[in-house]
Amino acid sequence: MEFKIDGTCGNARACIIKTDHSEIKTPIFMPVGTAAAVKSLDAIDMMEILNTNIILANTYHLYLRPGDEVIKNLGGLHNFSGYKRSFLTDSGGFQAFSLGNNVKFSDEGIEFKSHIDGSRHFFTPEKVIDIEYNLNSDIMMVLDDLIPLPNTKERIKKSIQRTTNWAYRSLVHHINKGKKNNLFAIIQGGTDFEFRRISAESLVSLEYKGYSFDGFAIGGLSVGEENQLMYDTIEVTTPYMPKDKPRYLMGVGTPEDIIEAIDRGVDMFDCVMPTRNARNGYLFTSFGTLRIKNARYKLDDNPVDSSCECYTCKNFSRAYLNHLFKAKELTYFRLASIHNLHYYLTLVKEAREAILEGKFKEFKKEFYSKRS
Ligand code: PRF
Ligand code: ZN
Repeated sequence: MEFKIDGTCGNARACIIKTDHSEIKTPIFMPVGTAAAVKSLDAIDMMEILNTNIILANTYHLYLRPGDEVIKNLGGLHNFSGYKRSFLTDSGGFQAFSLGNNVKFSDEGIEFKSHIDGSRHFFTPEKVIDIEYNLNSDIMMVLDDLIPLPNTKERIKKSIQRTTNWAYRSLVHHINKGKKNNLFAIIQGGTDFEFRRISAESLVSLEYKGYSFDGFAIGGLSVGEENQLMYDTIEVTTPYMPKDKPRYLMGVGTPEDIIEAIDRGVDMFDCVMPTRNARNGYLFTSFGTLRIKNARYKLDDNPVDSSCECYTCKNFSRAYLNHLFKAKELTYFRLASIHNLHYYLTLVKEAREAILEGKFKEFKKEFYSKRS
């Protein structure tokens, strides 16, 4: 992976990441394609209509179904899904966390019950790397110990110790397997600033045979804490992350969260929000959120957002989307997902342009003023 900083504005950064499959300009938003598909869309939609250069897929889901060996035999994620640009795979740490009672954490790894058939499985840091090698993702995330907030000091301490230990095991296994693709470590530590520093410093200092991680993520946020506390936690963490490597905030967030995190030095984001909200009838616009089922759109011939240049806004009206949503037509999911993803992708693209022009603060101010 190649990494280059094109420009900065305050703490905000505009960088370029080059993987074997694409060139990614940051700040970047990565659409979520859990099971090797962004819900309701296909690879051609992603490449030709939305022009995304990276999407996220999930190790946990693909391991259970169709199985990572199946994907390996079919040429890895790129060949299997037809999406020829970059994939980042999350490790299963978050999915284990969301499974609640069906999971047992230990220092060795995570034991969980499949949400599909109830079968038992055991993920170790090494096993997750093996699965990610089979998937052939461009950026692999290490297995981490994610905990809900608020939590006790003891449990947060255990989480960062375990996460560092697992990250080291992942790095060793990755190097010994031949160092294919790229591996990112995940900083934990809840909203405790001291634990965040310790977690970041210990992960950044890890080395095996002269190799370190290719990038670092901030995990464990947006799990029940207040917004401002999340922003403050990001702000105290990014200074401990290397300047010359990508910084990724996992599973965040609203358009506001993304702007605030960019302002604090984060480069990469993913979140189900644009696609999930689209399916539930909530469409993002430059002037705030629009609820498409509202009766006021029944006869509205305007596009969702007249300043939006997406495929949906260029071709279809609010009235048509209002009808499709109410009739539960499958076409609705595609058109709404395209619009919301375009909104997120344009937001980060405009943030990048503002950073390169040295006008990020102005951009942020305008972003808020349009919405109020
Ligand atoms: N760890 C992993 N994936 C994640 C998270 C994490 O902490 C989060 C937290 N917002 C989202 N996805 N592995
Ligand atoms: Zn649009």
